[in-house]
Amino acid sequence: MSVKAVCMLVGEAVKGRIEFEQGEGSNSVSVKGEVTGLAPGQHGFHIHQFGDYTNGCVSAGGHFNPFGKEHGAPEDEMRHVGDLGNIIADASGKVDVNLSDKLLSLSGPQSIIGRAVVVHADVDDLGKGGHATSKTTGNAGGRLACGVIGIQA
Ligand SMILES: [Cu+2]
Ligand SMILES: [Zn+2]
Repeated sequence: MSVKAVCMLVGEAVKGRIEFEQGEGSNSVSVKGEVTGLAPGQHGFHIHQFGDYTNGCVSAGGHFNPFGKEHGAPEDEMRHVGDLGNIIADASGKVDVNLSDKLLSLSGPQSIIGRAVVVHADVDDLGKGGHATSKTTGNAGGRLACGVIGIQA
């Protein structure tokens, strides 16, 4: 049995639906879906620590980082588990998300279920921008939309 999860992204202008799937015994998770309402270009895309929306997307906390690492790119050794890099919106502001990640998990103590997906206003510099926040958030700016990752029927 594979494990499936889904996240509905909700923001003022930005909306989306992201689906996660992990095959039985697989150590990678597929991340597929659609985001709309973005400015064209790159936007930081992360799993944040808390599935909490009590004060809007800010309540989601920082990047999911169970191993106490610095922020990085998805392909880096030094990265947060939640670091999925950037999604790239086309001229109409739409993104077709289709990626796979080897650190995400949908079961066990490092599961992302119950945590949040956040889409940012700005590009994630992947820890390399030299800003004060590059090593924690990628300097990706405001939170345009977020949603809680839940178990999918
Ligand atoms: Cu983020
Ligand atoms: Zn990060």
